Amino acid sequence: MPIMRTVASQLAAGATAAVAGTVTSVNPADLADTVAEVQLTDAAGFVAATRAARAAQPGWAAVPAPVRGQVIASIGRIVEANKAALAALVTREVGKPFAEALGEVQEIVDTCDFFLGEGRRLYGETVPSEMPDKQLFTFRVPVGVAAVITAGNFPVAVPSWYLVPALLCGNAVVWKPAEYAAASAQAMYDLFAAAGLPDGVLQIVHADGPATFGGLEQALGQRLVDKVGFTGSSAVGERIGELCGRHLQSPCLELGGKNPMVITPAADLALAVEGALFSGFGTAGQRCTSLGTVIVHDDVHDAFVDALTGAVAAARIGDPREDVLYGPLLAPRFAERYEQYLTWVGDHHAVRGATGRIGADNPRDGFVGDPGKGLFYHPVVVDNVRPDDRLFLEETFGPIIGVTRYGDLAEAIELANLPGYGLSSSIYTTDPTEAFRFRAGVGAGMVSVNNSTSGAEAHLPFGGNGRSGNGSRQSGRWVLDQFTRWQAMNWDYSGRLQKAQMDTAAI
Ligand code: UN1
Repeated sequence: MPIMRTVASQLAAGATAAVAGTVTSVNPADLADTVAEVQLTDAAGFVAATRAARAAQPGWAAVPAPVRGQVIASIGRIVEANKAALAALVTREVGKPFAEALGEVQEIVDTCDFFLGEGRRLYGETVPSEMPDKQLFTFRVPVGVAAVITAGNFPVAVPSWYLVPALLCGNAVVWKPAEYAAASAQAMYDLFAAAGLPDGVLQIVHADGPATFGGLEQALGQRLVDKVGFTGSSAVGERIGELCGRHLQSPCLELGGKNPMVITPAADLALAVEGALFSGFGTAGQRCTSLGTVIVHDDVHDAFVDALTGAVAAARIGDPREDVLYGPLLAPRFAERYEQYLTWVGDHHAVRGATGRIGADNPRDGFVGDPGKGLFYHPVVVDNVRPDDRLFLEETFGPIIGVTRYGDLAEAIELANLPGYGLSSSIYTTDPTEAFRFRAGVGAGMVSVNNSTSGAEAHLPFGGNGRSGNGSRQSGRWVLDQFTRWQAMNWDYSGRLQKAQMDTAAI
């Protein structure tokens, strides 16, 4: 059942958009199944959306924050009522197992629940002045218009991490979702729109990379956009950061990861194997928080690797509508890149695959089932990966993990930080000293103890450092700093001109 949409229909009255081709999203588990054909806009269409958003924003900001919170609550209820349908579409369009897709939709509901309350809390402060008869205050004010550009591996939950707080804070939002997940994004947009947001306050724009960059550049230049939120690759994040920097803007960047998991001699090995299996292969390794390298102590290396390869061999991979560890890769473009990667791995490594070796000459040996039907790949574990290896240093975005040995904890921490990313991390140990030492030494924004590198909860700060981002944080109350700016106010009721620093009351 293809879904046809035009961009122009999403724009507020008066805005215009040219159609710049169409994009087709396919079911990655069944390439013959076309999920959506979506018309793309050009750079001018992107700019028109930001202009319409700017026109709508002051009216929305004038709505009291608790009332905006009620609209957010309605979004949550509407999404919850459509949970199974939206999750089924996510499964069909990006191949995420249905149970995970349900969890993803639940994350939108959780985010709405959290920000409903925040509408009654957007606190400022009363601050003492250094002078008598004078009072100082702080207020949170909306930034204005947010341009949000998101990936398709979490086609609805991660966008909601931007959309919900940005709207709650009184901003208008122009959202550019991943083209290969356009139907899921459109369905989510329709649910949000049904909650009664004023016209123009939330806009969805389907555009390809060049149109998005071109449109963003123009919109930033014309001061139509006040905040850019981007989730995607580190390479694109760098370009967005550069573009924003030229306009003195600091974007919210959530980028890639090469997330380490340290297994110490004090670990519960069975638990660690379960954690590595889910972290490395859940969502086919296509989460930004997916496990990249297991850094395992010499003393437990052999036992861990044997148990892990056994668990990998027993895992079910296949139709994401069923109870599987993971389904296909997200979309053909990701499969192409991953195949190139597998070819390289086949050339350079002895591979301990669950169900076969990756051949140097034929990367399609990596396939599960019929390569013409769906983008399914075997899980791969590569042992004894050296720290100067591509596999150790680069994000793979596929179902492959490396294993590297260490001797003492300081070395493990150094290895964990070596790739220069800093999103998520994990340590398996029953020794609290090791856990705290790891927490203090690792450069990641998120640390799990005896748990997966992935699976962040919706009300803790989410984000990374280094190549994983610019230190911005999403989720929970921390994200309010992305979508509001502090305004300071002083009020002098002394009846005379008091001069700061020069007129401080004598003690
Ligand atoms: C992402 O892959 O972009 O921590 C975000 C997790 C998810 C979010 C991942 N809740 O696995």
